[in-house]
Amino acid sequence: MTDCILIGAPVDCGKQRRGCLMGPDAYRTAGLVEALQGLGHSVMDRGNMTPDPADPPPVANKAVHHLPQTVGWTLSLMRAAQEAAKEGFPIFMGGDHALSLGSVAGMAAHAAQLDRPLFVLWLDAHTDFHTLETTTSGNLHGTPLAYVTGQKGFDPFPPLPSVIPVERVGLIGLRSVDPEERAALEDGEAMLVDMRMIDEVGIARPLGTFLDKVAAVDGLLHVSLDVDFLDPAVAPAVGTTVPGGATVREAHLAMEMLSDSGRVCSLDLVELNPSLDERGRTASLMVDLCASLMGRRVFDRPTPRGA
Ligand code: 6HN
Ligand code: MN
Ligand code: MN
Ligand code: MN
Repeated sequence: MTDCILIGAPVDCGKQRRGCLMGPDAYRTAGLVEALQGLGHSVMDRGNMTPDPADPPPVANKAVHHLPQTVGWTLSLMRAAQEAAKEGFPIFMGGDHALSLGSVAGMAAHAAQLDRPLFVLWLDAHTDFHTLETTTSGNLHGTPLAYVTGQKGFDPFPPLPSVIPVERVGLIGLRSVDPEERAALEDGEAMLVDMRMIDEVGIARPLGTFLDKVAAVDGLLHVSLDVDFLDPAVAPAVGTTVPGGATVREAHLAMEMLSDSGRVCSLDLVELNPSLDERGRTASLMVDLCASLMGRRVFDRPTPRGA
């Protein structure tokens, strides 16, 4: 049994289109609390957070927008993550992906205190590896992975208590990568799994390799699940749809493997925009995926060898 701590993070400043602020309540409406309790976990819903006040100096890149709010959210979420991680398993109910600037930075600080290496699994169509200097959209939801891995160009943001080396990051589901992100990641050590690789070898093989790497050093794993990891045909409620995403079963298999690994310490549910949903189906799917990650099974046994 796990002590799940739900943190509502109605972050809506990471892009232009409004609506992700309704995400936390959409997860509650879709039955996230009941699903987790039904699996035998205790659930504490901490309600919705607010950003700290912040007044950073402006940056040279004029495309960047909503910088003060985003810095403010980063400050409050970093603190919330560290507090919640001491008591249980934080689930950050977004909110757009800008929330991960704070949730991941806070979890990295927590892991450093325990003297354990933190790994990050980014399930997303995008790499979210822009800096304040390279982003052309100015949408800061496209930046968290660059921030938490200590890339240059985040001066207005709080200094990282603990930098996550890029070789401890895995990205799965990729199909929309900007040139600057590609240049920054291509020669690095992050595990890059695009949709072609999933088509060719399946999702289990690269994910299994990554989980072995986490286990080899007794690591902890933060999972960041962007709605657009999924194919828009099954998960329409996101502003940044890219065709050709993960299927329902690929996503569940990933969650089941993550659950079996016993390594996951925290989870972001991000980019759900309920105003784009169809009768709540995307919110329900995200709740079901969360349930798989937290132990829901069809049969409670591993796949028999040779099956
Ligand atoms: N997300 N690379 C694009 C941009 O605007 O920088 C898309 C970012 C998407 C962000 O997936 O959370
Ligand atoms: Mn994202
Ligand atoms: Mn995305
Ligand atoms: Mn871009």
